[in-house]
Amino acid sequence: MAVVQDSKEVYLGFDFSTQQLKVVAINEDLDVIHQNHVHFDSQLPDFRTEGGVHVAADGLRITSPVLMWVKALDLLLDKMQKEGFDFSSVRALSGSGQQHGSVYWRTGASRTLEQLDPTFSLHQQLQDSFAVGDSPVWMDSSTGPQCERLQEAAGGAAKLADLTGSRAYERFTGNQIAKMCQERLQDFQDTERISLVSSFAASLFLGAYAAIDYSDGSGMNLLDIRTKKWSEVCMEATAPHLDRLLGTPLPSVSVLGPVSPYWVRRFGFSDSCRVVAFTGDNPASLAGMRLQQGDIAVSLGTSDTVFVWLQHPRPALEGHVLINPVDWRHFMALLCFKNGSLTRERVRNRCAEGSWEVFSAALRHTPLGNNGYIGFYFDVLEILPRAVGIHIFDADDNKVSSVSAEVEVRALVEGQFLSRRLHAERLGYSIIPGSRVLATGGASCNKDILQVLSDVFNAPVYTIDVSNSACLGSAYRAKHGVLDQSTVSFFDILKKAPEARLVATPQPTAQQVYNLMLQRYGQLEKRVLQEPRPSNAAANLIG
Ligand code: XUL
Repeated sequence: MAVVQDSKEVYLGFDFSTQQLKVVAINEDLDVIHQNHVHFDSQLPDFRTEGGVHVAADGLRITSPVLMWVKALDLLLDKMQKEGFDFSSVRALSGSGQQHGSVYWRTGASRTLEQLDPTFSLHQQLQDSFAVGDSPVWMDSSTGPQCERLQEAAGGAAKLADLTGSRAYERFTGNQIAKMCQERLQDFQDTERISLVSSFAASLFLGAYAAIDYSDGSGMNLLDIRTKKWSEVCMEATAPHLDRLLGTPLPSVSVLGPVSPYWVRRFGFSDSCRVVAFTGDNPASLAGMRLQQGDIAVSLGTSDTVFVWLQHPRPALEGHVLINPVDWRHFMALLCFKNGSLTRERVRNRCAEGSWEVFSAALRHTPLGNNGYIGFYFDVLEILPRAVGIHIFDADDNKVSSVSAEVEVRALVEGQFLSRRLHAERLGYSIIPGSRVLATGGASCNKDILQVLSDVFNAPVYTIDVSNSACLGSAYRAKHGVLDQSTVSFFDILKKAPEARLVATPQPTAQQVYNLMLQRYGQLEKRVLQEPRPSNAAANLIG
């Protein structure tokens, strides 16, 4: 992208995601003035990754080479420089990383970081700085025994969830660290610091170990989300000396310090350019989407993801509560639903001649509440709730085996959105005056689907371009980080950000219809959960 850079104040937001490293630069008016990226598989083929990762033969252990991330940063900055990017105008930078991944810095690496020589690349100088070359990432699911042990130590899954915001998850960093300590003791003993992908990336800019921020730290099963301190019980159950290895966590808005002299000399950054704490990609996206109190963001993709701003969280056995990245006194919830677009497409093919127009017409021709029909469509084992199969009920709560095609289309869409609302409310979300639903992802271009979303939540639905939400959120956070936060809120700085687009408002009867239906949906969900699960989910597909 050509650089149009006449601005004195520029903010950079990086995103170390699973498949690529991206950057966005904004000016003081929040206009995007530069974007760039390095795609790991194609631009760094020596590391032989597929989708940015290596999958072990057991299919459970999934890692990424940490030096690939380092080399990607070298390459990205070189590209920006060649394209004429003026680093001297960058006032602050921040970033995000895929959540849960862990980096193990070898003893002595901090000295290397402090003394980086600007005549060499990072990659050349950090070759020997990692005790573990292959960092476990969020896709890894090999830590079942460690999860069990942690839950036992914490007094059960519910207690662990209440303490850390989530029950034990295999990808969560504490369980990954426990496994590393058990299986690679020598490498573990040769580790002087453990970073998340986000704090590892911040460390490269800082020339020193960067603190783990509260939000990404909440994805470790180690942080007490209320006291904002590492939980002693969890630390003890995980590995020895973790206090020292993890450092003290800080609010996500913290200024960690100036960029190290390496960046000043090699790329011409100003020595006053500040590094604001990096965070996880999901918290950074929440910032990029400019989610506010009362809002819920629903991403309608292959799987549907829901972000919620929470003031009074109620951590539960499913879903994750994290400390909020833009206001550490508040929280956010992250919910993942596996049966999203693929299920909508399957029902479209079966009931609407494979056409979104016919699908939309079915939604328009059927009444709010679908004459009492409620559907559960779990083509594959769902995460929330842990159920599978297709279950349709009539207005008297009797299970039925088939309904008309139009009823089925509405049953699917209403059922999906009732489920998103039910599970968000269970974690502490409630609709308040002024609440908005931000819709993103593939299905967010279908107005009739969004009308149902608006009706089920009884709130206006807005769409927003989120193609770069994690980078953009990081650039916004960089700008906020260097201001006086006692007088300027995150939202004060966003006044110039592009407006979200209003696409649907709730119909007058929506509140009455869906408040009642939500209660029924919750009760019927309990019934669905009691049904025996077929061994092969696919056997349960309709049609
Ligand atoms: C969140 C999660 C993923 C990663 C990948 O819990 O595992 O969304 O952050 O980007």
